[in-house]
Amino acid sequence: MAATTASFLSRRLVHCRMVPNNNNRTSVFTVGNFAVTNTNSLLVPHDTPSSSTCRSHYTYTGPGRFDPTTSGSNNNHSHRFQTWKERGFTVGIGGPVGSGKTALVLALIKRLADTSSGNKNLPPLGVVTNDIFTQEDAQFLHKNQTVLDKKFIKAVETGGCPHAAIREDVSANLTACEDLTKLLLLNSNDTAKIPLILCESGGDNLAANFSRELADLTLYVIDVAGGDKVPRKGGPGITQSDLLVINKIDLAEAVGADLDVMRRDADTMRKAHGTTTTTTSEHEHGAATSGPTVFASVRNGIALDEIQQFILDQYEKAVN
Ligand SMILES: Nc1nc2c(ncn2[C@@H]2O[C@H](COP(=O)(O)OP(=O)(O)OP(=O)(O)O)[C@@H](O)[C@H]2O)c(=O)[nH]1
Ligand SMILES: [Mg+2]
Repeated sequence: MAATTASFLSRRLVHCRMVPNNNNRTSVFTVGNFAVTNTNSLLVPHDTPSSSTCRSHYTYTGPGRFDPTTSGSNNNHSHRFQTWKERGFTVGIGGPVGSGKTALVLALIKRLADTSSGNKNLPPLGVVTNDIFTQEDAQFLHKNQTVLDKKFIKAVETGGCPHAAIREDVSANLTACEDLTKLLLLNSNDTAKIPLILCESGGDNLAANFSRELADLTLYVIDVAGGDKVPRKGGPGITQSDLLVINKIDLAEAVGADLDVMRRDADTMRKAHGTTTTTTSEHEHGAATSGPTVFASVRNGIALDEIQQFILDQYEKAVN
C-alpha cells in the first residue's frame, strides 16, 4: 500500500475511539476498501462532542497474550499491503529508553552487512532509526561501523511519542522502509534477494509495541538494570513480541537483579494463547509453551548468535 494510503488510513484511525474488549477478540472495521484489524480493542467512531475533538490512541485493556500462530513468519503477514519488493522484511526492535536497542542494531549490522567473510547469502540490509527530536541513533550507527554504507541507515524524527510512530500512524516509518527497499534493490547485484530492514523504535514505555502493519517480526529489548520486576509488569512488547531480549546481564549482580525471577516472570507473561497456568515444573523444563526469551549482554557479545539466527530463520521462512 502506498504510504499516502497508510497515512490516510492511520489518520482515519485516530478519529475512532477504542472500546475495551475484555474477551481479547479480534475486531475488524473498514475504512474505504481496507479492513483494519485490532486484536485488543473494539473500534467505534466518535459520537460525542467531547470526544470528537481529541486524538485517541490504542487503548489496551490488558497486555495481550503471546500467540504462536500469529507470531513472526507464522502470521502469514495478514496485515501487509505490500510485496516484499515494495518493502523488505521488516524487523521491529522496540523497548524502553536505554535498554540497548541501538547497541543491538550496531552488533547486527556488523554481522549481517559484513561481506568480508565471503558469505554471499546474506540479504541486503537497511536500518531505520526513530528518535523524537534528533537523528542521534542513526548518527551513532554511521560513526561506529564501516560495513554498511550510511545511505542505508535512515533516521525518522517522530516529533512526539515514539509509540505513535510504530503503532498508530506508521506512515513515516513505512515510507522510510519503502525508500530503503528501493535503494537496496537498486544497489544490489542480486535483485532476487529480498531486503532485510531493521527498524529501531524510539525508546518508550511498556505500552509500546509495533503494529503488524509495519513489522513482520518484533523484538522487544528490556534490560536488567531496570530491575528484575520489569518482565512481570507486562505490556504488549513483553507479552507479544516474537522475541524478548533481556539485555545487560553483565550488570545483574551490580543491580541485584535475579535472572531466575526474570526468566520465570517472562515465561509466565509470554505464556501462549490457549495454554493453562505455568507450573514450576514447566519453568524448570524451559516452559515450551511460552514465547521465546533470550538473556543477552550485547556489550559482551552474549546471545548475539542466537538473536541473529532467530532473525535470519524467520526471514527465510517468510520470504521463501
Ligand atoms: N553494561 C552493558 N551496557 C550496555 C549493554 N548494551 C548496551 N549498553 C549500554 O547501554 C547504553 C544505552 O544503550 P543504547 O543502545 O543506546 O540504548 P537504546 O535502547 O538504543 O536507547 P534509546 O534509543 O535512547 O531508547 C549505552 O551506553 C550502551 O553502551 C550491555 O549488554 N551491557
Ligand atoms: Mg537507540
